[in-house]
Amino acid sequence: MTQTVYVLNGPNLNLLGLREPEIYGTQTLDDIAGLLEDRARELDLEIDMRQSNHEGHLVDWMHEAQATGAQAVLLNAGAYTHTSIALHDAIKAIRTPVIEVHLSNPHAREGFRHKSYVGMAAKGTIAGFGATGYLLALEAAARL
Ligand code: CA2
Repeated sequence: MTQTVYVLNGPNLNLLGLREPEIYGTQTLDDIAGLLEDRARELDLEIDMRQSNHEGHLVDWMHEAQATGAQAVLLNAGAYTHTSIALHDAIKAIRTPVIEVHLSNPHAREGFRHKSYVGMAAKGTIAGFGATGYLLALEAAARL
C-alpha cells in the first residue's frame, strides 16, 4: 500500500514566491507541491500538502498524521518554530517521525530564530536549501 507523507506549512508560507524572494526564493507553495508530487511518485509515496496560519490546525494535522498511519510529517512551522510549545508537545505525542524543514537557515538570521521548539522534538532538520530542502526531507522520509 502506498504510504502518505504529510507536508505541513505554517503561517505566511501561503505568500511564498510573492514576497521577499531574496530570502525565500521565487517558487510558490504550489510549485513546491508539484516538485514533491513528482518525486513522491518515483518513490511510491503520496504527498498530502497543507498550509495554515493557525497553530491549532497544525497540531490537529499532526494528530491526524498519526491516526492515519502516515509515513512521516515534513513540517515547516514558519515562525511557530520559534514559539510553539504546543507543536513541540504534538511532535513528542505522536510516533510518526517529524522532519523539520526551513527554506532559509534560521541560524544565519536574527537571534530570535536560533531557538527551535520544533527542532528540539523532531527527528531531524533540513534548512537553508530553499525549495530543495523539501525534496531532501522527502528523500529522508522515504528511507525511514
Ligand atoms: O525559512 C523558513 O522556512 C522559515 O520557516 C520561514 C518563516 C520564518 O519565520 C522562519 O524563521 C524560517 C517565515 C515564513 C514566512 O514566509 C513568507 C514567504 C514569503 C513572503 C513573506 C513571508
